[in-house]
Amino acid sequence: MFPIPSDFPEYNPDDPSGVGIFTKRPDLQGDRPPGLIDLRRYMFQLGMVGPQSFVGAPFALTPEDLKAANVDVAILGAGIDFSYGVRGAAFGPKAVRNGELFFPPGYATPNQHTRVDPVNELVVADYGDAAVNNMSLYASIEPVRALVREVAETGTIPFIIGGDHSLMYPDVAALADVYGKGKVGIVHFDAHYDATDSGFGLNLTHGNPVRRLIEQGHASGHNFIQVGTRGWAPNDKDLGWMRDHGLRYHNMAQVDKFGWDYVMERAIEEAADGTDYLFISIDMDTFDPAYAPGVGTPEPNGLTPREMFPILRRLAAEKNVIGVELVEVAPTMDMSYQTGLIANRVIREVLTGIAMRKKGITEPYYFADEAIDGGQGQDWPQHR
Ligand SMILES: [Mn+2]
Repeated sequence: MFPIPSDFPEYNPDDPSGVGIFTKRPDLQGDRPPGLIDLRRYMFQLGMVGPQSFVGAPFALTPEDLKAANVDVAILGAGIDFSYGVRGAAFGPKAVRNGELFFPPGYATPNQHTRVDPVNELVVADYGDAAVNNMSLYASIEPVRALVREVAETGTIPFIIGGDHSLMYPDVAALADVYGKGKVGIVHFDAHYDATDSGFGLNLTHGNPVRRLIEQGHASGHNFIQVGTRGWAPNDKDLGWMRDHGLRYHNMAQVDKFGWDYVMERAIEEAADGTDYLFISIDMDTFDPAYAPGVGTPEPNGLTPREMFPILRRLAAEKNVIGVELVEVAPTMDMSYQTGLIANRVIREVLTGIAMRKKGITEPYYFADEAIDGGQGQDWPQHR
């Protein structure tokens, strides 16, 4: 994998001071029958009552749990934030778990655009967090990759909550391990192109997972679709590399020129062009900082929730999504809980799309009639 620079003392994975970080409890399954572990005491648990979990889901700790409960989506945290920008994304999973304020588990909460209730339609589990070594990104990559692979191998969709965007490397590599190298297409939402060659001499940071994945053949340039990029990069050299490798990018210049609907349709069309499996990578800095200030590298002139929610829901409903990541939530930058709230809603929109697909609702840009008919069945113009 990635070597530890030779000028530094070699990383010793067997060092007794660190070995417990990556060692699974020997009694993890024990005599316990496999299945979901629900930590709620009461039937109706408000958001301020703990313990917290992603979208209030019960926990699963082993692949046996996922298989026994036929889990559709396993949400897991990966707290890595070594890359440049403002740190704090390591605490993203904790903040996103705490973001479930309004919807007690088991309480019917249909998505109001589609009338599909994702949390109750799907079997969703909180799969806990990946082990990370907070001294080294390189030492943390393989454990994340192994945990994502462990989920995907059961047929459950892994939904990774970061952590910074260096996670795209182990997340996509793990899915390539399961579905084949170059077989998984990626729709990558981001303010930044994340395809520079190196960052301050390091070949893996949150600024270059795209480059490493394509160079190493885990993903193909042709099936790398970027949406929402803007600002002051890439430079000519890196843009040239992206064009040479066939990446398709829909930056904010394109949104300005052609409008969001055009970009959304193009991105969705391209997402299934030449691939049967889709991974959605969502950097929270895709959103304008007015909506999501709690990120490590905010960039003005971004997308709005009104633009992002439908494309996320549509990708998950209309395409075969086999993995998702939501990264770069940095709670220390999130002065008003806006980012945690939107992160929660991003998860819910994607889950809604996955639930729609499970129910057979895959028509383009679906809305429930009762959601758009104004309450009295008026003949409103179709929004499709
Ligand atoms: Mn990114």
